[in-house]
Amino acid sequence: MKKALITGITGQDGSYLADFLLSKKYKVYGIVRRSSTEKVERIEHLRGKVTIVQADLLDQFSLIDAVKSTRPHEIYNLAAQSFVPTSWTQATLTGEFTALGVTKLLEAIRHVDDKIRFYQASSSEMFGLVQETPQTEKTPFYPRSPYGVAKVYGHFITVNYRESYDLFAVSGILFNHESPRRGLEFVTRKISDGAVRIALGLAKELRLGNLNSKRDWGYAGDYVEAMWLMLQQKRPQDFVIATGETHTVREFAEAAFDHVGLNWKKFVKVDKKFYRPAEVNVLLGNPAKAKKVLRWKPRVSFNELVRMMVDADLARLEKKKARR
Ligand code: NAP
Ligand code: G4F
Repeated sequence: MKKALITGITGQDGSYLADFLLSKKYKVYGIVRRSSTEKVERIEHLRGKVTIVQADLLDQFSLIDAVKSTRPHEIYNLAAQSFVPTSWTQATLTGEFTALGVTKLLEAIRHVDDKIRFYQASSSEMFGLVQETPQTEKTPFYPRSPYGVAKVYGHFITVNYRESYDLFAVSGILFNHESPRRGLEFVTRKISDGAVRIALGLAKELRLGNLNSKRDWGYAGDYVEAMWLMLQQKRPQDFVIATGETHTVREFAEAAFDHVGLNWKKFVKVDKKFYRPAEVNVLLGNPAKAKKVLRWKPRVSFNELVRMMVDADLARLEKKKARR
């Protein structure tokens, strides 16, 4: 039986990846950091199916112990401080988790078993002030946030350990991917949740930042399959994972409000508080290499994604309203 260790299993992607690997008959271990309260909402349905190991990306020995005690064939490093605005207010912590955490995990692999295959969750935020459009594996990076800078470090340390120590270590450069399990502070989920609250009479308006910003949004359930495919190849190499379509925040809001029968213009207010010190204005990925080598392609379209997220928030908030 194949064994996989996932850091960040309590996050959006970790939960979908665990679902996916269990469907492939893996034994799944998930690293969870110690907290005084339980934050396992996204993996509640996996209780008894995955094994939780306590460790922290900030702590080298806890990672070595986690790898030693589980002896996985594959490690997926999904843990990070992943919210871009927080990377300005907690810049050094973001660097510790999102950048140096990667080195700690790679060192744990070298220490325990250098045959373990390693996936690093890199990000389209690394392209930042884009140097060409669409972005490919060869596009130079120009990060625009402490988060983006930390991810560039994570990317290159992965490439460097592959080249220095011959590790099977790959970097997946994933463009934004969303789902009903997305954190509420990210713009897509903020919009789906906000539109539903307004439709149900639970809120009166939705305050957003830059509506002109463009993102290449896909569905997280599709993207975790690409992570797994990268670790099944003969040779370790890096891939861009994207839909090849880009939409503005405004378009996302329009589609979400439309789905609950409302005109977004009446309820969305622009609030400068949500503007960023430096913005990534447009991201658009070219997934041609993934299509060719991994035979991967996204299944869920932009409109299907918006509807899926709105429908899930509607079901959740209607239940909550009924309980009041
Ligand atoms: P997420 O929902 O924010 O999940 C982040 C996970 O990291 C959580 O499980 C969190 O645990 C864990 N974590 C944070 N700090 C940790 C630490 N010090 N030690 C151990 N665990 C820690 O993020 P996501 O959307 O699933 O994204 C997964 C990964 O892909 C991240 O690395 C993100 O930067 C990257 N990425 C995401 C996207 C996207 O669009 N979603 C695109 C490109 C790259 P707690 O539950 O304890 O907070
Ligand atoms: O949803 P966002 O916060 O995602 P962002 O910054 O693109 O980062 C996400 O995707 C990255 C991949 O490219 C990941 F690496 C990262 O971990 C994370 O998952 O913001 C998207 C856009 C931004 O341009 C932002 O300025 O939406 C704009 N926006 C407009 N109003 C807003 C809001 N973003 C948020 N969070 N909240 C707003 O009210």
